[in-house]
Amino acid sequence: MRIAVCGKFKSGKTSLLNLLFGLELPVQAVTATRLVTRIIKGNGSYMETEDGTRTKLATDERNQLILGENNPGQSPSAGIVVGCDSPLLGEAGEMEFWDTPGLEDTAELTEITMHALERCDLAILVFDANKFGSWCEKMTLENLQDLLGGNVVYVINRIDLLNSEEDFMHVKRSANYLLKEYGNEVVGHGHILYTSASPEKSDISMLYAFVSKLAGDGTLRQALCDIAWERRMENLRKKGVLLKKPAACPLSGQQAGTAVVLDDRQICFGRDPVQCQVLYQDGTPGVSRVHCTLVWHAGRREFVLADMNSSYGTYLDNGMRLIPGKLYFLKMGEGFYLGDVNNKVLTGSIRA
Ligand SMILES: Nc1nc2c(ncn2[C@@H]2O[C@H](COP(=O)(O)OP(=O)(O)OP(=O)(O)O)[C@@H](O)[C@H]2O)c(=O)[nH]1
Ligand SMILES: [Mg+2]
Repeated sequence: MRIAVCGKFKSGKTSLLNLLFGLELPVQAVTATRLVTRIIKGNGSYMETEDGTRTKLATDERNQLILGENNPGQSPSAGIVVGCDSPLLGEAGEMEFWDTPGLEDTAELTEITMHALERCDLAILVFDANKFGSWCEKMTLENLQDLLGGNVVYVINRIDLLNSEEDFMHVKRSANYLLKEYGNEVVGHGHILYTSASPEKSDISMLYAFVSKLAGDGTLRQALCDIAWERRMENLRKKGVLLKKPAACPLSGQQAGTAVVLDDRQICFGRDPVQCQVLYQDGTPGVSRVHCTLVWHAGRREFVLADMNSSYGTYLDNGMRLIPGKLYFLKMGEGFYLGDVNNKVLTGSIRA
């Protein structure tokens, strides 16, 4: 399960994650978080570069990258992975948290975050208690509700900066009023958690309790993932992409433009007519005889893509090159290409 922590610039996203997981990711009053940081079960910090390799990072290097100090022009598809041993991440591979750049800061950062949200199952949307209730936030609420089928919980942070109990009651009333429409049956409607991630006086007990519940309840996680998946399908369907059976659609080669249904079978892409179901003419630039394989993993509801040691490599949409033989999980609608961007393949599903 992928959980994105998102919200406006400087609402306290990274501070909350630091408190939750005992991390020391950089929080600075001025510089913006520029990259998505994935907190996963494990240890060490890594940079995930576009060629698919993970490079171990020293803490200083990691922090500079997160704040975009080292390389401001870095690609948005690059990301940081931070390993952590917290029980709040369940067993290895079960849950991960994505710390995202602030929404509505710059168009570039908002796009990085929205792209991340499309691939997540649940969002934790963080507000600043002192600026809460601006109606421009309404747009973010609507977008997230639509994108994740209501799999959103709300954190109202910086409650330590409210001056009085009266102010707190006022924020609570506004929040209940504004958020009651959002959410869904499983996560609750207007599920609001009040926090302070102040270095002096922190209180994240409500957030901690929510995340603990999630970590300990596989049935709840599955129900949320099902909702996110259904919604992802629906959104893709609205875009005219798909329905029903998982399929791959090569945009070049001999089956260009046709959807090849996967069912339970693994399909192979390449120039060898004996071994490959999706064929490319001999001499197609970038395509090997047996290039890559794709199979539908019904349990995970994801495609599994593997490069078969091809000469020119297999790439994800974001330009990341696959490590030969390693399995990569693609959500419905995520694509890849063989050796050259001209050999793009879309994934999706079609009516049986
Ligand atoms: N008083 C108070 N300060 C907070 C709280 N949460 C965060 N801060 C401070 O606000 C500043 C920004 O916090 P961050 O955690 O970096 O905020 P962010 O949402 O991750 O920021 P971006 O990722 O850059 O959008 C830091 O100086 C934090 O110490 C809070 O609840 N109360
Ligand atoms: Mg941050």
